[in-house]
Amino acid sequence: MPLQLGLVGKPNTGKSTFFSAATLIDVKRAPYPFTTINPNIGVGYVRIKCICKELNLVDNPRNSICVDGWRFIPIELIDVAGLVPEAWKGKGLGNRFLDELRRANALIHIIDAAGTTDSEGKPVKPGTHDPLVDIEFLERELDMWIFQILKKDWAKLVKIVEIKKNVVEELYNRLSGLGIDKEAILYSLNEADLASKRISNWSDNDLMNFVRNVRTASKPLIIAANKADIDVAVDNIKYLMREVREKYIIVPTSAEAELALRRAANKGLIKYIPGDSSFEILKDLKTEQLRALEYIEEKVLRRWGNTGVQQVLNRIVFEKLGMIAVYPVENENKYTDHRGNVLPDVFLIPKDMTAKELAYLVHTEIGEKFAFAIDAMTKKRLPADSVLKHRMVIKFVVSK
Ligand SMILES: Nc1nc2c(ncn2[C@@H]2O[C@H](COP(=O)(O)OP(=O)(O)OP(=O)(O)O)[C@@H](O)[C@H]2O)c(=O)[nH]1
Ligand SMILES: [Mg+2]
Repeated sequence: MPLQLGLVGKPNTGKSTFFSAATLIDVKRAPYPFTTINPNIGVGYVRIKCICKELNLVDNPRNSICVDGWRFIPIELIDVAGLVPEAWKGKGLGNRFLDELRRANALIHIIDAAGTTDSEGKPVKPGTHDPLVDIEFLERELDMWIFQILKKDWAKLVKIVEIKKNVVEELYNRLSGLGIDKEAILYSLNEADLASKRISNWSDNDLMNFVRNVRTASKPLIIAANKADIDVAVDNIKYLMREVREKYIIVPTSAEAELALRRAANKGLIKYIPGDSSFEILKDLKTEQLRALEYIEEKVLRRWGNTGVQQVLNRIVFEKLGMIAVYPVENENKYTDHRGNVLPDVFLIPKDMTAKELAYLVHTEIGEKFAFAIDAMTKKRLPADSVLKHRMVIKFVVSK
């Protein structure tokens, strides 16, 4: 299953605009709350420098895309309805859409850094709403969502644990549906100092402490400080960086600018590769198109260096989730698969994955018959337990 990233935040912050910009799927976007009700799911990409340039090869990507030596690797994005304070109690659209985030490996919290919307997403004068409040509220909502799931039949859970003495197993039974694994549960019990405390003695505080740990371990989060093109966002973002830099990765974004650039590039009006710091005009444009591009140039690219959309996706996948990208091939001399496609596939894998584990991921049979792997660049043999590196090209040799 591809990596899935959830776009979350209060209503009207630009989640659907971000989604559209990253996937080029047209979805409903509007300047009022609850525009999105049912989730949108689509394919976005992380961008890496493709190894084809260094190897001086013309590649034939199959599971990904290569543009001017930049490899775009697919990931899944899910854009859900906005969350309002007390959504976990059923406020706004309630917590139905929280359930839609079960499969998400990580979350992108889209905030309105220009403070143009109140806590419930209603438009207000730019700069009048404090975006710091939104950062805190969202995490509380997520925590309350998990807390509530556990609290629902807590007495029963306690009883079973007392009999079976299997706290991890019972917590896992209730949390696995949210994409939370045993490792995260074990880790969180330790972090919250609850590993040896009888569950019947846990206070609500203990439970909340456990929940917070489990949530941050299973749904790591990054902040997209959106609407960064609006002037008041500049001071706001400085302030946010000062207040919470230690705790979060904050990336200034203008989803609206990215969407405009990608659409213009798609129509052949400009040359723009997602994530670039500039674009080039290719055709005669209308005055209003030129004006829109000038705005983007001045308020986004010159101000922030880029629109931030690609940077958010990259940073969450490579920094927060600690993934790396590797290229499996069947011919280590030509860098091809058996059909002769050059560097056909790139896999996103956790950075501690071993050669044999990746072999299994490529094909169960290759994993089972794994003899050794070859690093195609150095032609060195890699034993089963060798840990792979970012942008490695790897060939698996199987025993007969
Ligand atoms: N200036 C500016 N406006 C933006 C940006 N991103 C989104 N917007 C505007 O913000 C409004 C809300 O955008 P949506 O993408 O519909 O927001 P949402 O978070 O999906 O909203 P809900 O589905 O209601 O939760 C729209 O009017 C967008 O044009 C941005 O980067 N800059
Ligand atoms: Mg929306």
